[in-house]
Amino acid sequence: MKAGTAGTTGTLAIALGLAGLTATARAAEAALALGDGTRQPWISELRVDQQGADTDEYVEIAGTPGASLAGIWILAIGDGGSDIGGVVEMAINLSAWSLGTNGYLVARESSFGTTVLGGRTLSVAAGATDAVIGSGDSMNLENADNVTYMLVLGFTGAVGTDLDTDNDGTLDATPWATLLDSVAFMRSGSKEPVYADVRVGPIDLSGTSGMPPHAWRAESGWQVGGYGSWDLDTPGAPAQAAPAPGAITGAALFLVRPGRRRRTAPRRAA
Ligand SMILES: [Ca+2]
Ligand SMILES: [Ca+2]
Ligand SMILES: [Ca+2]
Ligand SMILES: [Ca+2]
Repeated sequence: MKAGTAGTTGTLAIALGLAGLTATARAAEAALALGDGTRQPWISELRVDQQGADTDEYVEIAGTPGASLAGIWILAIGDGGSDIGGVVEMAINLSAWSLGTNGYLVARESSFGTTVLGGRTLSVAAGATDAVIGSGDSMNLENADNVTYMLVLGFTGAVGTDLDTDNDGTLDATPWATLLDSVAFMRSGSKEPVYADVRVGPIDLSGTSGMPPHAWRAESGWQVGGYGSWDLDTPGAPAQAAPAPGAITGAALFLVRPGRRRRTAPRRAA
């Protein structure tokens, strides 16, 4: 939620157009499997902001249907107090959960599904694991400045731990066994360092100050959805195809040109 902004009711989808992987990167990705032989899971969709109170935030994880998430954590790394970066803001242990029969899990707050936008509320798709994390607004996916989201195996740190003591954008401690996936959400003018090669935003939407409110990983790369609309949210289900320009009333489709800091990164089907 952003105070003093009118918000937008239009739905925007922005193709970030990630470049393809190198042969070496593809081989490395294919080789990285969990102990039970299943393919490593990945972050497939995030809702970090919305029009009004942020009651409906969620993180969607995708992977092999039914795969155990034992030892796997979702982390949010950002600022803390006067420290501008590298602080573990959120750490969710998914060990008790498995991916659903359709290969998805949605980690969400108990308040998820309560906000009506465009005449509908969000719900977790049938076949997906519905993981209620905490109560109320406790997931608190920050949208006030840059945040890096990570999916890791074997996390031994804690909320509040500073992993980048000199704030130079390079982690000085990595208290996990394996980094499975990462993506950074970028806000306009934010000076907080991020720790992922895949970066979504900043993107110029009314009411968000550049922070992507919603994004998902598509075949063509990460795409960004609207601030005041659930039209492109698919919690617990595969992403919709990106709409053609003008396909949704009041919508626009933008191609975000590669920024100089953007690098190639793993890409997977959502
Ligand atoms: Ca938020
Ligand atoms: Ca720090
Ligand atoms: Ca550092
Ligand atoms: Ca989805």
